[in-house]
Amino acid sequence: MDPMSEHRLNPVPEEKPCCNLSKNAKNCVGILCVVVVVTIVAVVVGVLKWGQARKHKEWNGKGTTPHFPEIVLGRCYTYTQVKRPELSNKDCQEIAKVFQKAFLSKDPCLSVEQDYQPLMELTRQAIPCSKSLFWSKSNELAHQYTRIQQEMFTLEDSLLGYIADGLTWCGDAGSSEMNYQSCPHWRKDCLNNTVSVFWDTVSRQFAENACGVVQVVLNGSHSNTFDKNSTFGRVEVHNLQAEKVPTLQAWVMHDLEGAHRHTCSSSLINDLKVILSTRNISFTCEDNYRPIRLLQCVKNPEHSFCSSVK
Ligand code: 2NF
Repeated sequence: MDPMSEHRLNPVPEEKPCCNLSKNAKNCVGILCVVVVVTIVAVVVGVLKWGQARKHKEWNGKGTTPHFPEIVLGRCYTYTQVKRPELSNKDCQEIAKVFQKAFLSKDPCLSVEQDYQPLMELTRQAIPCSKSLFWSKSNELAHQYTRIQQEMFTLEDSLLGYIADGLTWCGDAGSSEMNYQSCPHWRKDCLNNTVSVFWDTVSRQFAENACGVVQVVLNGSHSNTFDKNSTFGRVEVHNLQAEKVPTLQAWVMHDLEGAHRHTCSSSLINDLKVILSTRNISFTCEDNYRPIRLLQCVKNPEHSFCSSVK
């Protein structure tokens, strides 16, 4: 018998539905399947996200500045290519990489000066003698001054200070990523945190490298015009080198609208003078140094102190 006739004799039965579910019931099964799949996906994503958020320790300070790597790289190029092209041979890619290596995969409360040594080597920069300007409690005013007097340098006007100013960063011993959620607060968590150790390290080096007559802008309207626990009082003053730095000149500035808490003749300023004399560095002090007072007056020209600025 030819196979075709056999086929005709025993026709293949038409495919039957596997079970006798109504159309509505089948729709229900379909919807249930979708719900189950969506729930599983949601749970997996949730667990992964929770794991990510949990993998870093929680601290009391702000987390790493968003886009930290991009900001570091961008600031490095801005400084070396635009602001100070004499430093255009610096390798910004390497600087950004070495900066991150200083703190990634490490406990952010066990930071040490050596962590930042490779970064300091890469960003080495000579500041001309008699052009270093220190500040304490006078961040804004000191930088308004160096913006005009461009040959003067605060730490934040140097390459490494410029790159890091105002940023926060930290990693975690248990992860190779940055902690964007929180970082240790220097008062509430630990002193040896990534950011404080960085500023202590670069401030020490900035003071050690200073030469010639150096200046400091102090805030006479602040209760702690000279603060022994500030970076200036704790680190910088003690690391000026008497062989290179004959004199520190202090300018004690009063806010136009603020109190006159301390002047050059206050005992706090005398404390500074005493520390310097034991280190064989001479000290001079001037209240309301005129070039900086003039800057204050640009902002507030109608103030009575400003009509009499000589
Ligand atoms: O963020 C900076 N640019 C910075 C931070 C610390 C130190 C710069 N510095 C360098 C500058 F070059 C100045 O010469 O030290 C000098 C100013 O520091 P200062 O402590 O003498 O002055 P303050 O007005 O008391 O403090 C400046 C800023 O630093 C913070 C403080 O909250 C303020 O925002 N700061 C002070 N000590 C610490 C610390 N141990 C600190 N932040 C973290 N850890």
